[in-house]
Amino acid sequence: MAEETPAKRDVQNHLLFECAWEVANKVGGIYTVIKTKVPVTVAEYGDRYTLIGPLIYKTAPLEVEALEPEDPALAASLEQMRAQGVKSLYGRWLIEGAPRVLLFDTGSAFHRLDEWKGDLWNLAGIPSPPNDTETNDAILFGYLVACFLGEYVSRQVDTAVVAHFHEWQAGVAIPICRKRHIDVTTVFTTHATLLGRYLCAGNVDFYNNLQYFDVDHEAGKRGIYHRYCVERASAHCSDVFTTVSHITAYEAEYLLKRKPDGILPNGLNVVKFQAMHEFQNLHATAKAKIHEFVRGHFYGHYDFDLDNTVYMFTAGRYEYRNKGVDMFIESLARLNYLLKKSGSKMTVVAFIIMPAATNSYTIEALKGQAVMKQLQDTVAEIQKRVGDRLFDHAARFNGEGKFELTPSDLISTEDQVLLKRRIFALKRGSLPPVVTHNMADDANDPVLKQIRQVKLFNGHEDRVKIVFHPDFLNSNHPILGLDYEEFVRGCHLGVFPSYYEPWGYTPAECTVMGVPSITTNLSGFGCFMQDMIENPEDEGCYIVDRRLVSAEDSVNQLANYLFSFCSKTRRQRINQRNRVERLSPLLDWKSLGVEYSKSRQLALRRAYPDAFVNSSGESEEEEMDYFSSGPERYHPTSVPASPRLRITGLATPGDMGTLTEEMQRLNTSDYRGYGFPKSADDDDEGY
Ligand code: U2F
Ligand code: UDP
Ligand code: G6P
Repeated sequence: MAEETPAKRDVQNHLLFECAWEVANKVGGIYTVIKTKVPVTVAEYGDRYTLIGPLIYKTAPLEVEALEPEDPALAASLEQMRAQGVKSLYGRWLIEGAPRVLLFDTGSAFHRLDEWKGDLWNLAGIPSPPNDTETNDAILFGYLVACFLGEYVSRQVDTAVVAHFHEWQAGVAIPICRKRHIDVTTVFTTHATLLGRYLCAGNVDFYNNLQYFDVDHEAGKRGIYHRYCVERASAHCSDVFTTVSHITAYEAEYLLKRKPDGILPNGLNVVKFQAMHEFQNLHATAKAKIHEFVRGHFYGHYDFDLDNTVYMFTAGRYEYRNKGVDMFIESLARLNYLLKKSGSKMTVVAFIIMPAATNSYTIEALKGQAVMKQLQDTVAEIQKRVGDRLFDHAARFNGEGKFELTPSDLISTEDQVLLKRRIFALKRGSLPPVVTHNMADDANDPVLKQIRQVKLFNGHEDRVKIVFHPDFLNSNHPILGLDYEEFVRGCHLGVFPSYYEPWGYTPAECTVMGVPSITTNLSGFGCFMQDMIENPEDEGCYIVDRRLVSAEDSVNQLANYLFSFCSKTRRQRINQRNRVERLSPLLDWKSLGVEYSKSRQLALRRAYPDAFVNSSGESEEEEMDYFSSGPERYHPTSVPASPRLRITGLATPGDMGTLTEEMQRLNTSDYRGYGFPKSADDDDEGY
């Protein structure tokens, strides 16, 4: 872009605006990306960094402390927009790193919606139907951001500006900036593709047919053509186009028709404990809370040994097929068979945590917790009285004769009756329920339907029990009253056999908490770990092949992973948790943040090539040379080296700026050598 005053702006000390619909506004995964990344971005930019988001009046006052802008260009730009009726809030976002944030009230520009819709059509050929509120918001937001950037760079003419946009909801500003020749350089990051998500959720063989989809037709059929146009225009009009994983890059190339310039893997803000045993202790205390729930939930059928019980779980948005819940349930059924056949003493309790439409908790689930609580209270009272009597007896002893005590001296008849009442309350005519809530549509719920089909009904003989909790967790809930993080810590294994997963924060979160997990080579995270570690399995990071083998084989592989996990001793589980936790530096923004820096450098380079001329007046040939710090590599500090990391020319797969060129050179779409099944026989139907 950069057509007005390209070479004049200071590129070295450029400013950064990062723009997303989820800035100070929690909707989904992008909020996690932005919020956790703030500390490293603030460390790099300080006050040269400002986030831009929508002004949501319900949450903004809780998230943001208002400030007067110090930058005169910023103040004047906002004043100019205010004069036209645009409301905004500038301040500090009250999260770790306390970044500057600018929020625009899209409602205050509503009267211009039709004008802007017309403009978008004329400028970029993007249509917009009347009743899609989400698209209307995206248009209003996009125009406000573009107006702001235009105002700002017309006043602040000394410094280069990078504007980084996430997802299509923030993307509208990109084609406008380009058409209006606004002197900023843009990066667009997509965290999935709209079409990919829709197509995968249906019953299509997505990866084998990526090349062949008639994208306009498919988007039109699903009523998302206009959104798709925004996404595609954002990808094409940005100076640098990126996504979160190689697999999504492959998808974007075919569905959005532009090869991404590089990959920006998602990181986390890793908090290291002083000593290893601290997170192990957290596991033990959180597990005790899960035990408490299990005792209540399985009352009357609590005939298994909690010391020999393994807790597994899957969690996330309720995308039955995309998140691989279908594959999880089928594998649990096979695991049940394997455990029974081998005469294993282990029991598995498998949790499915996915919000669905419900009408509150079932009576049965509430009752389970209540009867167990009563029993616990009664035992505590009796225990106290037993203690008092024991003390009294002992105190009376005068040293003569023998000190004798019978059970009836300790437990009174009343106490025995009371205890019996509580124990009788544990009798139950039915099996422990599979689901904790009343489902709005029990008969057609895909999870319940499949559980019925594989007959995992929490029977006495079943070694695998299932608890479906169709809501996110919260420590205030009367059932499974733990926060999600605590719950994850208390479990032994996270299982995420996704079919469509651009990244997948859930297994990444498991890793930094030291909980082993299973993912697939169709998830961004799984591929990332496969790329980075030589033997991910040895490190407690299992990856199921859903690419090159049949669905049947994938299910068997998963079932075998689950079975061998159940065969581990406690010592081995503890050891594996330690190994998993040691992988967390790989996922820390402190190492992954550099990929974002590279994308910005590439954008600057493309917009201001003259600023990248070396001292002898020659343009720097190699784009990667500019990224002087190079990719971070994770070096294990101890010997023997464990985990063993792959040394592929570039350790972090965000080989920014080389991806596109390399692909063109090799004339291939095979991202980092990942083959995709070519034959249509390997179809994935049913899973
Ligand atoms: C992609 O994820 P998305 O952002 O498209 O998925 P969302 O549904 O928007 O994200 C789920 C988030 O919503 C939160 C939850 C997650 O952070 O904590 N949430 C909640 O807290 N409570 C609720 O009741 C409902 C939701 C992509 F598909 C993923 O693979 C990537 O990891 C992600 C980030 O790049 O982007
Ligand atoms: N999560 C949560 N509460 C729960 C279950 C899950 O907050 O009870 C969060 C979890 O911490 C993770 C997110 O949901 O951050 C799921 O993100 P992921 O990237 O796995 O998938 P997405 O939903 O973004 O596609
Ligand atoms: C942690 C605790 C140990 C406990 C163990 C249980 O490591 O520090 O005290 O024995 O967890 O492990 P498990 O895999 O059986 O839940």
